[in-house]
Amino acid sequence: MSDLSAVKAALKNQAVETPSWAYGNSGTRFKVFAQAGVPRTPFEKLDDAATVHEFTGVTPAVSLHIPWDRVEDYAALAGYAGERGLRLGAVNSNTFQDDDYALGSICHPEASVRRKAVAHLLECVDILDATGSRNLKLWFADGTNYPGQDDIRERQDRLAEALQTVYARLGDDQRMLLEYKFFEPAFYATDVPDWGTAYAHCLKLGPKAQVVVDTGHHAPGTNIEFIVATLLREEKLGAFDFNSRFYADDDLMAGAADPFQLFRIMYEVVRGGGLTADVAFMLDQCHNIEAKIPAIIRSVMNVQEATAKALLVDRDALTAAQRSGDVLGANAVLMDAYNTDVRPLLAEVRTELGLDPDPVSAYHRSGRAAKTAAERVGGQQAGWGA
Ligand code: LRH
Ligand code: MN
Ligand code: MN
Repeated sequence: MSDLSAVKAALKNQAVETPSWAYGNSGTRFKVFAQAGVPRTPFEKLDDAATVHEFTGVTPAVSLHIPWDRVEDYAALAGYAGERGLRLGAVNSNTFQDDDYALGSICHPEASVRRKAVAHLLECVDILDATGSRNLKLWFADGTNYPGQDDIRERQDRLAEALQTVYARLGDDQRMLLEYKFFEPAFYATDVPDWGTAYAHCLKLGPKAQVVVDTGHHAPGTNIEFIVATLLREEKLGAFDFNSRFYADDDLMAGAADPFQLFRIMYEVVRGGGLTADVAFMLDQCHNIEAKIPAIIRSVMNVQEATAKALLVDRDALTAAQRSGDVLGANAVLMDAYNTDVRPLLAEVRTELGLDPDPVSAYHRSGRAAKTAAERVGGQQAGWGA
């Protein structure tokens, strides 16, 4: 896409969904660091998400995590989001923080534990009904630690059965997004370890089941953009969980560790029509040592920069070079786009949206951090490291 006005329009239309848990305190299993002014309730998390949306203009939706965001009245939470110019996004299930789940949740060898886990997933669909949200996002910590511990094939059967029960409960406009992760907490065989397994289950389930690509959930060296291209081709890419990693599932700011990888992923999104398809661009990250709101704003900007560069790729020149076998020429076309400084373009886009061209410094200048720190005492933990 070389027409600048079309590039700008695409950037204005791209929505990035922020995760409620990124606003709370988080850490590792060694320590959760408390920060001043952190939200104490799901409602206050929405207040912070509204702040991020106010400065970025492109983050209207917030993902929930149940039970971290459990409230009495989900319709009221959705109403509160609406009052702040937001909407509730994906509902993330949690079948990994209960003692019953030591040997798994929906893949557990005992039927009673599987029933409990499925009941939680069905409760999450009830929450979708109450909030009017569309996406049920499922990630399972299920797996085994030792060879022989459980039957790998039977666990797949249990997984398929549970997913089928939940799929059957989905409304016409709802969908199931299945997220894979290669290891952790299971160290030998994870039950949904890769896109192939997630894809196979989603294909059997039907059109309302799609795969989530969390950028931190692959072995080092994995070509994530290839996975993205393949899933888009098969119409099975439902969403991204963006974050970045140096080692494992580090959950650092999107685009911080490897901006070139994020660009390559976004190029395949653009190439495959993913910007206009129903792909949800979500963040899934934790801000353990850095201030949360500016870190989320920075992550959104990093996603936008990668997207802008992907949109600037001269597709005609690239195709011509590819078809004539011009290896270096084709690579140069891609690198030219990647090496373009798109910050002035994004500043213009923001100005045209009536926003400050520099969201991070505008946030700092607003004095919002000091104000909320004074108002809120005893912030909530994100859920990790509890
Ligand atoms: C698992 C995961 C999944 C969870 C989230 C908090 O590692 O990426 O998306 O729901 O972290
Ligand atoms: Mn994730
Ligand atoms: Mn993760």
